[in-house]
Amino acid sequence: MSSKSTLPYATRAKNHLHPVARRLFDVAEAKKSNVIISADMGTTEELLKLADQLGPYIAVFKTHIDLLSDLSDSTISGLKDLAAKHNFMIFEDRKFIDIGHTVQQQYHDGALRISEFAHVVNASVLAGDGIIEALEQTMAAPNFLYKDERAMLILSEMTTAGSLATGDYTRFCIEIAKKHKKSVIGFVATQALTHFRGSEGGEDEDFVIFTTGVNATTKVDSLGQQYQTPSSAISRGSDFIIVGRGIYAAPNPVAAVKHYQKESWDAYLARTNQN
Ligand code: S5P
Repeated sequence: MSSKSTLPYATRAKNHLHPVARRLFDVAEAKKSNVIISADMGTTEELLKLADQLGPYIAVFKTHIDLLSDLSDSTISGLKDLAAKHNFMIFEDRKFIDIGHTVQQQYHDGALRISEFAHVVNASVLAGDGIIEALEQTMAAPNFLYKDERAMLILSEMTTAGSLATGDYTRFCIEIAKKHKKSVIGFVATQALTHFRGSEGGEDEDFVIFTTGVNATTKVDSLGQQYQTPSSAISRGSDFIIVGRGIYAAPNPVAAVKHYQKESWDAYLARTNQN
């Protein structure tokens, strides 16, 4: 995997082969934000309120749609309206992990209606690359309404203590991503994965890195979560930082999101020699 992480988002937007990645970089550049809020809310009202409050400062709104006790039409339409109003993209953190036939049903037409609202989803390849082929097939089907507007990330590392998603497993994720560039635009990972031998790719290869486990003030939680700071994540090759409790549980979430936006944008400018 060639490292494009020293290039400005604008350049990567221009050159990327995938329309969803191009849009991600365009949104980041337009809003000067590489922040993703992890909106782990329990009700539609809380979710939409957070999206409206933080929308101006984020590039992507990450959902766990199955946390909502009251998912309905108004959740989906409300989210889509706010995404348009504030120009952010939506990432459903469903972590698909099953046989291909099952994940196709979970992704499209299921109770959670993920394909309708999520520009980006993620999948784990514990069961091999059949899952990626299955989701890719659905995204490319002739009657799929959102063709060229949907993509996925492979969950190639995890932030929890004792994670087994390391070493050969992560390397395997890279191999699979390389074979599925029509649908896979990158990884959920704690860092750029360029240190893996054999990961160097061609000129056109530019995987996007989304990084969770980011918190400016806390190192761990009580359940195994481990954090790095926004500037550490970006300097290690993350393209978009994902922050949950660091923002939504702060006394003033708007002040908090602005703080994360500035720290991670400054780190991006430094990494790309634009400061
Ligand atoms: O390895 C991971 C992958 C993910 S997607 N570690 C994570 O924490 N996540 C998700 O990021 C997790 O499901 C949660 O929604 C968010 C982290 O939330 P925070 O409150 O700890 O920032």
